[in-house]
Amino acid sequence: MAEIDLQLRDTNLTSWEQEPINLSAQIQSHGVLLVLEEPELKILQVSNNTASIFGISPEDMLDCTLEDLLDPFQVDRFRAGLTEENLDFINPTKVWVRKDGDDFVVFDSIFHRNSDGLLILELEPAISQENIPFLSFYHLARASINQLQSTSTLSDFCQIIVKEVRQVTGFDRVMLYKFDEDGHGEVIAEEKLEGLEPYLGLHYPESDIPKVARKLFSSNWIRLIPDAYGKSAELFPAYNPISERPLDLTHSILRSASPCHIEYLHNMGVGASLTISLIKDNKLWGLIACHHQTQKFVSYELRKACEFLGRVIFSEISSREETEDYDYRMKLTYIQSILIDYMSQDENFMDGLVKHEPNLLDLTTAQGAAICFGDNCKVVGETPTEEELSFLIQWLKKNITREVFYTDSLPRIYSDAEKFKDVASGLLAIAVSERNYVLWFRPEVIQTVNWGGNPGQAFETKHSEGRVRLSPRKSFELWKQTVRLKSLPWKQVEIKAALELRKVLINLILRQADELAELAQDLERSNAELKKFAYVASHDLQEPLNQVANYVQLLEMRYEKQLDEDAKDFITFAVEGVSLMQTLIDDVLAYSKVDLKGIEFELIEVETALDQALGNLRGRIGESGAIITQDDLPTVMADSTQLMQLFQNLVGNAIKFRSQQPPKIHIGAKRLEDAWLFSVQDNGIGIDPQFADRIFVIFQRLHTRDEYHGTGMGLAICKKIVECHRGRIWVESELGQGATFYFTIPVGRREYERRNGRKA
Ligand code: BLA
Repeated sequence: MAEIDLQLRDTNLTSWEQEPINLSAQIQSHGVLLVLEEPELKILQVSNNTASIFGISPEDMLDCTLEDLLDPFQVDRFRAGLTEENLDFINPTKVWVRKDGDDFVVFDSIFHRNSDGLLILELEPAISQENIPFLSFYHLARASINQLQSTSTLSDFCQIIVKEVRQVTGFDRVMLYKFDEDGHGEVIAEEKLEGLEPYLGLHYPESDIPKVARKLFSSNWIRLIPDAYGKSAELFPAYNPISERPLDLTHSILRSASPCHIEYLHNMGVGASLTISLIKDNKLWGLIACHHQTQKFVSYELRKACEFLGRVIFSEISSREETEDYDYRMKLTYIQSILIDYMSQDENFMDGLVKHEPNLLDLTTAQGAAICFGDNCKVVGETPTEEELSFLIQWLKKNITREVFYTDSLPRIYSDAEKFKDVASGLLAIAVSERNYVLWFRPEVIQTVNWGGNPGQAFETKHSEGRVRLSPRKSFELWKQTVRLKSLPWKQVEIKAALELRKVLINLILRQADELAELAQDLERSNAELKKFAYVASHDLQEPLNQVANYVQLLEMRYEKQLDEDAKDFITFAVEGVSLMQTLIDDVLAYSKVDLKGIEFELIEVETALDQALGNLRGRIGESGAIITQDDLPTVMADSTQLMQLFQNLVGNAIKFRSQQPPKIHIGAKRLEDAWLFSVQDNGIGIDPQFADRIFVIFQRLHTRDEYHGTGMGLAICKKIVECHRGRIWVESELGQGATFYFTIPVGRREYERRNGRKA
């Protein structure tokens, strides 16, 4: 078994694919084509085989009218029919053309108007003079449909179609050919003459039926090539005298097949072919392909009957396919409703998608799934590693513009995926917003595909007379291919389920954004109130306070002699109260001043901020005999005044809450992935871990004012400063064991990219 790359998109083929085969200006010579000018029905163009078919040279036919060729009563019938919009009512009509003397030839006549509005009449020799009675055809269709209803699977269904078509037409081989998503196709049902080699289960490359041919099939549902070895007839004159260009033969029944396809038929040993399109939702779903080893003509009526049979039966197939999907779709809808419940119950909706049964995996029958919202990723089942996921998402961001993306062979379009093919050869992804994705994964499933001939050599290119000519392969012998790096494909229902989830997530995010906006508004309001209060406090409250202090002190000075010791103590308490009140006011003011709007981010040396803080604390450091050591300190993006304040408060606390020994304080700095981690470690009295969170709350004190001075604002201010820098602050400590305060300052995005290299 061999492995090949099925990239057939060679430039030659692509340019060839655009060649307009509908303008070939050749027809199959078993019939005659006439282009008529209305209303006189004058002959403007004719195929050049008229002499052999009814004994008149093409030259002689030009400028004649139809009346010169047919009996007037036949022409009158046509004239009446041609006034109708829909020409199907007169198609086909039997006509008698005089050949020699009293010798008549009978034809089926078929009219249509082409894209230039030119009336085209095609005459095919009639095999019988009778029309097929409609009722017998009706019985045929009904019998097949009755049979269909008792079958259960799609392949049984298709088998009946090919059997019926073969019975009605008598072709040596009748196949049902179904297109895959990628354009190649497979024979999924076959009825054939015994002794012929089976094609059932064989795959054929996309290039066997080029896009132009497929496009023609969507407008012309049935094509007959009764003699693959027959000669073609040219149109005379080649250019239409009215439109002055080659005739558009898109809807012609006689148009010659392209030479490449004729060669294909020869190579396959086919003498005649009939092809019927099967269209679903305006897309070519598949074909009924009939082969005969020798010439074979099928009347227009019987062809139409087959087309009808194909349509009726195929509509049954489509609805059957849909019912098969239906149960699965119902199941997925049920899972989706459970997921929505989980999402609303769990505190974090992402947990709701991964933590329970059923979960994200069940929504698309995947083996792994990941929800990546910003930097936060939750996974379930078998997935690539966190790092691989983050690179994959970068790639998706760059390459995927649609809301949903799916592939059953990720490694072929994203080569890094080869490393994790065992978990993610298949990927289904929805983009909830620019930064948010949900991904599902399927592992590699190694398959063997049987091809009708080596698909890597589906055609040969020949250069002759400066032109490139394509010719199909000569051998259609079974060619086995091992397909790797592929998962089971994603079904449309699964993709739809993913898209439904996307809608739900978008609504959820919008709602959260609303709530956040409301919270932000509340916060802003309370910040503004706090600021107003702080302003009032600092100005309006200071004044009466000063007044109290001044008058009490005045009292002490003036009446010193009259006052006893108690009265003096009372005055001292009053003055102390006033000064505590003033400190409180100053602290509240300082707290209110720390806010994001007031921050001036700049690249600063942490060392400088620390030095200033230690300078401010000089007195207390000297008094306490504190020994302060430090690591090398980096530069960060921060507000220098606030950083200084932060160190001052933390070092100040370390001195204040010292134990019996002289304080030893160490300032540390450590680089994390995307932030700097700073620490201030002391050997003081420590903090009971149960209070570790409470100490950062405004006005919370663990000690009485008698034990330690202060307002209880210092750490609340620290927390606010750190949070305004998008960092975190916390303490690790044991009572009596000293304490270490940690805080982080994120590194700037540019700094981050510089150190880590830009991720592609
Ligand atoms: C057309 N190729 C076709 C058709 C079929 C196939 C069914 C339509 C037939 C018709 O119009 O009557 C292919 N036939 C198959 C396959 C099976 C079968 C796959 O029975 C499987 C059992 N074909 C090539 C190459 C070229 C090519 C290399 O293999 C050139 C690039 C061209 N095929 C080609 C063209 C047509 C065609 C141009 C349209 C013919 C026409 O309408 O003029």
